Amino acid sequence: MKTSQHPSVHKGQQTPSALRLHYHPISTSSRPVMMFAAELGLLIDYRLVDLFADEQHGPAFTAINPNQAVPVLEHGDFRLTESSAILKYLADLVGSNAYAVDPQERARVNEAMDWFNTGLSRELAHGFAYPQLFPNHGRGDATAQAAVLAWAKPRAERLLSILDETMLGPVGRFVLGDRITLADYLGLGIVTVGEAAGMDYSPWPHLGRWLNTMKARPAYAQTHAVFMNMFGQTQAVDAVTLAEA
Ligand SMILES: N[C@@H](CCC(=O)N[C@@H](CS)C(=O)NCC(=O)O)C(=O)O
Repeated sequence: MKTSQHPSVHKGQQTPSALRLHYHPISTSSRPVMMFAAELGLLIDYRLVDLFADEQHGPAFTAINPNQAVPVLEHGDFRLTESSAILKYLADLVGSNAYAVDPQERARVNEAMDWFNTGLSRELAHGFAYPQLFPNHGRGDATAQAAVLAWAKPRAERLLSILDETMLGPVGRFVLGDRITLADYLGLGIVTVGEAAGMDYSPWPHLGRWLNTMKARPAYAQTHAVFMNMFGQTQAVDAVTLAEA
């Protein structure tokens, strides 16, 4: 991917066109970036990529991201994919304390973000939620679909127990204690899509508390209106409903 020098950006000082985000409002990977950017007060030129119309596979968007996936951030001629990398880039641009500069504190944020993105996401989002919610992730016949869910669900539950007991616990408000970090935004995207697919979080009280805390932040409603409208807070939506949306 091309790299270039970028002008420094200070909160509220960049022009609307300086930062552009290719996104979809339902997307597990786009929503954390949208929410974090909203909380930072960043002015972003949002470009919808219609995943339900397969726009991500068209030549125009493929030229922007050969991975054919959102989100993609553009900052001048600097282009960046991967939600985790985008969150870190935005945080560094504005000097947000959601991404600590101390090497060990930062390493903890990275550790939690990798845990969400490579661990919980695999089992809860890709294994449990997407095959149920998105027709193009369905596994065809009912036996294959049931096998995928039977594999992923207990693994997701084991990781959710770790999130509840070890990472969140009874004291901290956020994943890494009292201060919100990038891990909370990234994790929220994954946990909420699990909820949309019908994962019952009632066995995990600390997880429920954290989820409520995150959802109570004004930027959640601001950036999740389409997601909430489609899925409600807890309601599962079947593939047919979504395909017709
Ligand atoms: N690891 C990537 C995942 C990106 C990704 O898979 N995005 C999904 C939406 S959440 C997408 O655009 N999918 C397009 C498709 O499935 O065709 C990230 O974190 O940004």
